[in-house]
Amino acid sequence: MDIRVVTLFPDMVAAGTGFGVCGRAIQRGLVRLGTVNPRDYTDDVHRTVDDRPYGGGPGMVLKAEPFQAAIAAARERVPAGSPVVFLTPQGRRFEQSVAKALAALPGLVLVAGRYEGFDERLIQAEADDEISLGDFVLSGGEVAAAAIVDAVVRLLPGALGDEQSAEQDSFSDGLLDCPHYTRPERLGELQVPEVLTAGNHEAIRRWRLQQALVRTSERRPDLLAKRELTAEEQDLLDEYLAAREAARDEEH
Ligand code: 9D3
Repeated sequence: MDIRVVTLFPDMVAAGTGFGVCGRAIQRGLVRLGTVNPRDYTDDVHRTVDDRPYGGGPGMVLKAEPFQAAIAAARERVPAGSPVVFLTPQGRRFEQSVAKALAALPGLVLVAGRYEGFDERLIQAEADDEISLGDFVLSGGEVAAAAIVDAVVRLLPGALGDEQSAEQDSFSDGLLDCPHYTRPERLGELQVPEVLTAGNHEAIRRWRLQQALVRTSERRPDLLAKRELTAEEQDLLDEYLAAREAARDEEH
């Protein structure tokens, strides 16, 4: 896969993608990641990339021409037909299904902004898609670009170890993760749940699935609403909720 990020701060993108699973995938050539800096596509001595907003108001707006030229250069470095995706607070929410769709493409151009944002005509003229990480304020699109590259690259075949990718495809899809523990078995007063040290692998599998279901139902009911439960999953969730009701009645 070929990814180019159009950005005024290429070092931020490189720093956010250069380590761990993502950094290794780049090193091993599973993905070619590059940046194009709009400042290199200016034609004035000050290398101006922003200007004051028409209509007045605070802040600066990114000029269309340097970004348009940088996007054109980025398009030449990815396969024809690769989408140009702008990162803006107004975009559709990024989620795992979007990462999967992007990971299936041969190429991708991401465009990160700064200041108050892009001249709207640049988005009109160049954007195939517009993505946001969520309803919070970043200082620019670079951290969002790095997050998206990371989420996409780890989905590419060979980016993860075999065990990890196989594990990922199993039960946890669409649910929050179960709790994890490692040594020591007792941390102050806190014990590792007994089921995990008793060696019954079927019991462990059911406990983990139940924990994932309970956490999801308590913390992210929106995720459960989007997902069908198997008969086993429904039983495990019901069993826990019934046990909790019983414990409550005991208290009162
Ligand atoms: C504080 C300024 N805001 C109100 C006037 C508008 C604003 C402009 C530019 C807010 C943030 C930004 C920079 N953000 C991004 O470029 C960005 C972003 C984000 O802030 N949150 C979540 N996802 C993204 S993707 C790109």
